[in-house]
Formats: sequence, C-alpha cells, structure tokens
Amino acid sequence: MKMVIAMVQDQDVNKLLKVLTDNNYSATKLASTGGFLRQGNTTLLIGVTDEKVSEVKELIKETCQTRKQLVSPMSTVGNSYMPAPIEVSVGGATVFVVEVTDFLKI
Ligand code: 2BA
Repeated sequence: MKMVIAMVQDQDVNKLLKVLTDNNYSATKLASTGGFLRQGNTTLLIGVTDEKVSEVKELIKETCQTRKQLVSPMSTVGNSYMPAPIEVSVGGATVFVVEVTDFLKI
C-alpha cells in the first residue's frame, strides 16, 4: 500500500478529484499554502495499492497543467530599489509516494 501525496494548483483540483473518483480512487483534499509563493494550493492524499500508483500518477499528469506566475521579490526596507518581478513555472503537480505500513478503517 502507498500514499500518494500530490500538491496541485487550486485551478486543477475539481477536475482532478472528478477524474480520480470516476476511476474509483478515494482522495482527501487538504488546503495548503506554498512556502515560496505563499499562495493557496491543494494537497491531495490518495491511498492506493502498489500496482495502482502508476495509473494515479498518470491521471495527475494528464489533468494538472503547468502555469507561469509572476512573483514580486520583497523590496529592501528603507531602500528605493525595487527588484523586477520574476517568472516561475508552477506545477503540473508535486508528487510524493510514500510507503504505508498500516491501513485500518475502524
Ligand atoms: P511554492 O513553494 O509556492 O512554489 C511555487 C513555485 O515556485 C514552484 O513550483 C517553483 O517553480 C518555484 N519555487 C519554489 N521554491 C523556489 C525557490 N527556492 N527558488 C526559486 N523558485 C522556487 P513547483 O515546483 O511546481 O511547486 C508547487 C508547490 O508544490 C510549491 O509551492 C509547494 O507548495 C509544493 N512543493 C514543491 N516542492 C516541494 C517539496 N520538495 N516539498 C514540499 N512541497 C513542495
């Protein structure tokens, strides 16, 4: 058994949850915040048997888009220097697959 932990952009979540449930996967949605952009994103927890991991990764890959985002670096306090915004590429998704040692529904 594995736990697929996927950080996805909010814009992709509803579509991804539909795709996952249509394919009989259970998922838990958590509101999260990216440490770099400090903007909301979504973390999905998807518990699956080992042989289903590849299919789940493929569904995530097909559904989640890469988007460009402009970030304004913090200006230096007391200094008129204003750094130009930089462009970062976010997503499709950041995925961790971790081993589950025990799975109970009580
Ligand atoms: P954020 O931390 O807000 O990062 C958003 C995007 O900013 C990242 O996209 C990446 O392109 C860029 N970025 C992040 N840290 C950076 C840095 N130190 N310098 C320059 N650019 C940086 P993604 O890589 O697609 O990540 C999207 C979100 O996935 C992240 O949002 C974070 O919430 C999560 N994430 C990514 N890598 C992670 C990791 N190793 N551990 C935990 N969460 C992670």
